Amino acid sequence: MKITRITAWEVPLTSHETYYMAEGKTCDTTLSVVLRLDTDTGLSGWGEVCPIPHYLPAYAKGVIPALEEMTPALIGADPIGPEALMERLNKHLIGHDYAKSAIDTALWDLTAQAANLPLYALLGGRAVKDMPLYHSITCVEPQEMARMARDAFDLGMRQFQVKLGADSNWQADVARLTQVREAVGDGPLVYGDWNCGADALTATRVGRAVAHLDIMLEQPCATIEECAHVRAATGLPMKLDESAHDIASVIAGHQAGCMDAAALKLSKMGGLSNMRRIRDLCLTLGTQMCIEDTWGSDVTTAALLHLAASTPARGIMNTCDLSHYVGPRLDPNAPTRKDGRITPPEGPGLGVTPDVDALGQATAILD
Ligand code: 0XW
Ligand code: MG
Repeated sequence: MKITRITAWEVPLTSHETYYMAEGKTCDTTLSVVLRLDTDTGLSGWGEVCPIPHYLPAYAKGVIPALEEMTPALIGADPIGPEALMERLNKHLIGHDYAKSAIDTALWDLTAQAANLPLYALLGGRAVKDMPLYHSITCVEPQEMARMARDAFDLGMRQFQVKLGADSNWQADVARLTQVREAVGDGPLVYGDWNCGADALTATRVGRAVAHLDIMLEQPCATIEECAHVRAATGLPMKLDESAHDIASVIAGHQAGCMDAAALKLSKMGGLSNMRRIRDLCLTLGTQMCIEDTWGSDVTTAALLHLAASTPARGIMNTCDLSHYVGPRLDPNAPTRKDGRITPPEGPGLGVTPDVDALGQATAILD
């Protein structure tokens, strides 16, 4: 099989509820890049990447120039067995993992379609029937966040990510965690995410004020060292996100003793090929995983659901239905949440096919 053409669309995704995080990071309307790799067999593979502005070393308008740069290494190449081609691509263009993640997803889609198997079968086999989801709550007034948590709880959600720090008011963050904890009662998992936006002292003050509650903290500060300091000073479990992005940083987080859980994101790790290796490392280390991406619609969501479905239950803390938070839906038949859980799409490959009318006009056709 040979790749013959890359078509890319820049698709604005609008959040149903404007999503506020610390340091002014906001998802209102965010540009997603959806791509299709066509081949000489008539099979096509899909990929998607949707960077959040100011969130990671990634920006949406950087995707298509990176694709242009990678085109000579892709056209004419055999997509079957994505890791071999990704290895060559990594020599052709160093870095730019976020742009590569969309290519990597499309290569896995093609490989699984050619095998006539759902993608999870190639990523380790179906390990679980369905996966638990978490519900992410935008950083607004504490009472409003508690209401959103309760609404999601009533629909079956049992894990809650509470965004913190958007108003730089540490006492409001204490109220956010306390009120959400109370709204969902004992049992559900509740964790507060600063997205790197706190200094260690502020995060420690917030953590100590809620230390009598069952709460986990997520990525309070920008570095592993600071997060480890907050974990030690508060005694609260810690999830790493932004600073756990490759094998070396996952090992560093583990060694620093501040990685009870980690967020595995497709675009920060460069796609399923790398994320699968990191998933297996986390299984060995005993780190609980959140299998997700930064943002995106049905193609991204399908890719991460396949990896989650092939991960043994002992390693999955949760996964994320990113397509639930934004419109438009790219594939109206893609999976949706039911009672706080979700299953991967069935059918060969990713099992989703975007409706080209929803994508609009292609931004780039590369061959
Ligand atoms: C990346 N986010 C902002 C979106 C996902 O829902 C999770 C969240 C995070 O930073 O953990
Ligand atoms: Mg996070």
